[in-house]
Amino acid sequence: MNEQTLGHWLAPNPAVMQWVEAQAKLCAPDRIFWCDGSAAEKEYLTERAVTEGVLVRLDQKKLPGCYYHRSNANDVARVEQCTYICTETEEDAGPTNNWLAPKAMYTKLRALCDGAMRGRTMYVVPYLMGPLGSPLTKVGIELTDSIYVALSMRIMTRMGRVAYEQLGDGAEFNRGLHCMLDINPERRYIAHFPQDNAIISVGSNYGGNVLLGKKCLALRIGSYLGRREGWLAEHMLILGVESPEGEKTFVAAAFPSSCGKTNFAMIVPPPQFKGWKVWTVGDDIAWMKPGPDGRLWAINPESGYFGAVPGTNSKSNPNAMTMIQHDTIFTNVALKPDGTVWWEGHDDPPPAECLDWRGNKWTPESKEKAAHPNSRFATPMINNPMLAPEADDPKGVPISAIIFGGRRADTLPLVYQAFNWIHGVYVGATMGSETTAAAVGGVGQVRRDPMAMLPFCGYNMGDYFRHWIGMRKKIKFPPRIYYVNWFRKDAEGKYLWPGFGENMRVLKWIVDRCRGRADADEAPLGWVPGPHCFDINGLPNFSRDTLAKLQSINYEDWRREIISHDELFMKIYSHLPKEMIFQRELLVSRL
Ligand code: SAT
Ligand code: MN
Repeated sequence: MNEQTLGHWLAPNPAVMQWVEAQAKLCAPDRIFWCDGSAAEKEYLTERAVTEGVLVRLDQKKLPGCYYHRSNANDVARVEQCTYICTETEEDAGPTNNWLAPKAMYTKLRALCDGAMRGRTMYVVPYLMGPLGSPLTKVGIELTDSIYVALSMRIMTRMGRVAYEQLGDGAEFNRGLHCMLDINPERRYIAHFPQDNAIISVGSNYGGNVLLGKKCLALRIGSYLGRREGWLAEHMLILGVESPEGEKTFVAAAFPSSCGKTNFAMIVPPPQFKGWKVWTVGDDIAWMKPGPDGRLWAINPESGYFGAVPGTNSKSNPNAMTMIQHDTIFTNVALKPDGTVWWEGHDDPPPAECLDWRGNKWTPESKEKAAHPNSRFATPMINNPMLAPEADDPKGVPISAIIFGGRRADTLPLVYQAFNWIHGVYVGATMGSETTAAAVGGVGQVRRDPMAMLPFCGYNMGDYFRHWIGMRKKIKFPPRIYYVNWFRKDAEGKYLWPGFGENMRVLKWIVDRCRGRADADEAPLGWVPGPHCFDINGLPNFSRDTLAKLQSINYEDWRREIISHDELFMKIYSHLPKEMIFQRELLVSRL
């Protein structure tokens, strides 16, 4: 394989060569491996990862092409406290981001990277975020000393020669450097330099911290570039709803991490929706830009899914269960003695014995979980039986609806529609959700997570709202905006809404609204389904009464909710667009 020397296939791009050389000089790896994205390379790297003990080969008869990885126990999720946006001024990063001056951060991290790859291999991973040839697509190169990252990047992105093809002899590419160091939380930094289109990540080897195309480039740097260039980089799935007549409607939806984006993106309509199909364009990130026809067009910049595993089963996500049967890397699930994997919420009952995500013996009597709550699968999107044919289309798909949603046990109804774009921006901006295992920290507390972008916005959140408001002028036919909450509970703590496939009922109302086919009533929060155009037929133990409970507004809860909105607004007050204050006043007066 093409170690040490530059692969003969690479037409030397001076900007790439120069930058890689400089980083190699700093990190001092023993070897440089230039990834080309070929099948032979995948085989070689996989073999090597197995030899190095980074991957465990799973039973190749039952799970062909599947491998297992355990991360360091101190390194299992994104770390928001170690994530920095190093804009020129602290105000540009805003009060919702950690900030350090670029110069200070470069100095600190270069010291940590100095000689950090001695005795190791530096993988040069060129990749595309977006389909080849799309005007929205961005090129990145990640230098990493993690073979797990190199192999995961070839699932999650269009990795290899194709990236040099898009780059040509240009110099505009994201410069990403990743050093594992000793995986020490004390020396863990995920640092973004938006004005340099650069990222340095050290001290971690976990997904969102180190697969630099994903949260770092596609969202944090992406949102910064989107504001400058007039587009939106969002933490949104994209799906296409196809009616029995073959009419396709595309929808983008923002939910915080581990709130069911992947499940919703792959939803299978229940039996009474005969002839309806839902296609996946993306499950995590949407890049959206106004098209010449006045609509908002979206691409999924990724080419794979890095989905939360626990709770995935044939009821919650049958398509995911199919797609993870082959060519998948599982991280931090439980390993069974027969070379297959298991997790809490799997269709199969707990194994009599297995190894937990830490590698310790686990039995059903164990108190700890077998799989880490943030264990993940990495699967190429081509594995998805319902992958939208448009997922590879450079022009993307036209978005008719944008959905915001959070995990809320109370206060928020099942569904409502914003009155207009600006009201919709307000609905997204004031979104809250219970925290999940996707980030290190407490789980289950409600926090404001505007547009599900709190951990991912690469600049001042107030300016981000202003950018959203400003986009209205650039989109002649703006998508309708909705809010959904699958997670409302009754007084006994039981979920009121069945969720999963049944969410299709809500999706259908949303699509019908976009198409001008469904009635709505005006309510204080927005438009809500009229009594006859929200189908609850065939839902077991579900009545119009339950629906009324799901949609009910408790004024005391809403008083508290608005006070909690105000806390976020106060925090970003100096950059908060006045439109947000007007919307607040309108909401208060409607209530
Ligand atoms: O770990 S990731 O950031 O890739 C997943 C998520 O938190 O959404
Ligand atoms: Mn995500």
